[in-house]
Amino acid sequence: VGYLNIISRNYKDNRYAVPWFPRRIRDLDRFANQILSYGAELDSDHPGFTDPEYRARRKYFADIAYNYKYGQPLPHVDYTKEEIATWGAVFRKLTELYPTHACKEHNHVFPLLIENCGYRENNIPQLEDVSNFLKDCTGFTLRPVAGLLSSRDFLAGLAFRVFHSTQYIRHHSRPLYTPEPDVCHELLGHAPLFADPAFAQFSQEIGLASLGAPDDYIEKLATCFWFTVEFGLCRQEGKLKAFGAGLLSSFGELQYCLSDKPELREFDPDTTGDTKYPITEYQPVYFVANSFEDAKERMIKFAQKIPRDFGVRYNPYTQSVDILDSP
Ligand code: TIH
Ligand code: FE2
Repeated sequence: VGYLNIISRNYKDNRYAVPWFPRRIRDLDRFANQILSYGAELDSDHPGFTDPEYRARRKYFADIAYNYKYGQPLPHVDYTKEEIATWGAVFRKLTELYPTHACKEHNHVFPLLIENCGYRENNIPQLEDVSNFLKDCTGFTLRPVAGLLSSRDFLAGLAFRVFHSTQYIRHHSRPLYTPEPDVCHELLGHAPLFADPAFAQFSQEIGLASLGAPDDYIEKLATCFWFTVEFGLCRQEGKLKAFGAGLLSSFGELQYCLSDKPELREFDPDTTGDTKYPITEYQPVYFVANSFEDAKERMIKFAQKIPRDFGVRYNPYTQSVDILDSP
């Protein structure tokens, strides 16, 4: 059976089938209606569950993302006074910690975002402005997302240097830690790092490795993503610093992660990829990377072990994935 004869959404029924994956950047439009849970549906323990105003806002944000198509400008949002106040509280507290707690790449880019993208205590930046800035730096762009994507779909976006981003903001009653991604997490945590060339490459490698990979490897790659892009630490000039977006967007966890409480291990995809983690509390374990370059090399080596009958290469001219015969 030719390796790409059967590319199927129903790959689980056929052991020769390769799971469907996007080949062109426009194919990412197909994920919009495949979300695991709609961003407007809040659990009963969500701090906004009994707040009708907040729920209406969440529905508004989910709907504009649901209808987004590749190539359109990102939806411009007028945030309310209360939303801007929440952002302001998060922004003020975090910017106090960045000089001592964030990695040097984050501290390098942050002033550029203030200068070019409207990062201020009294203004929530627009995704469109941030996306255009990232495009100039590394070719990364943002896409709004209406809810939770599967790991397979989320990682596939990274192969195209596309990052799926929320646009709503956390509930004002819990500004310093939330288990959900929100616009503070995306813009303060993720965006600065996607402007760094080595970090952008590292992220894209995870994405390329995921295309057509079997489910168990998607799980390992998503776990590597979690312990690097979301919660990674690195050593710089002998000091531990945070580069994970989940740390850089949480005043509580950013202090905790550099305290003596959590356990630290060396980042290595073979072991890191099999580590279990909680998603609604501070991480008990963090992984430390030597550098983004080193993390990238390790990811590329790991990707070679993924059972897949073909190679992939991103073609930036056409923004598509070329399929290569296996050597
Ligand atoms: N815990 C982060 C914060 O409070 O900003 C948000 C997330 C990190 C990882 C996934 S969601
Ligand atoms: Fe995130």
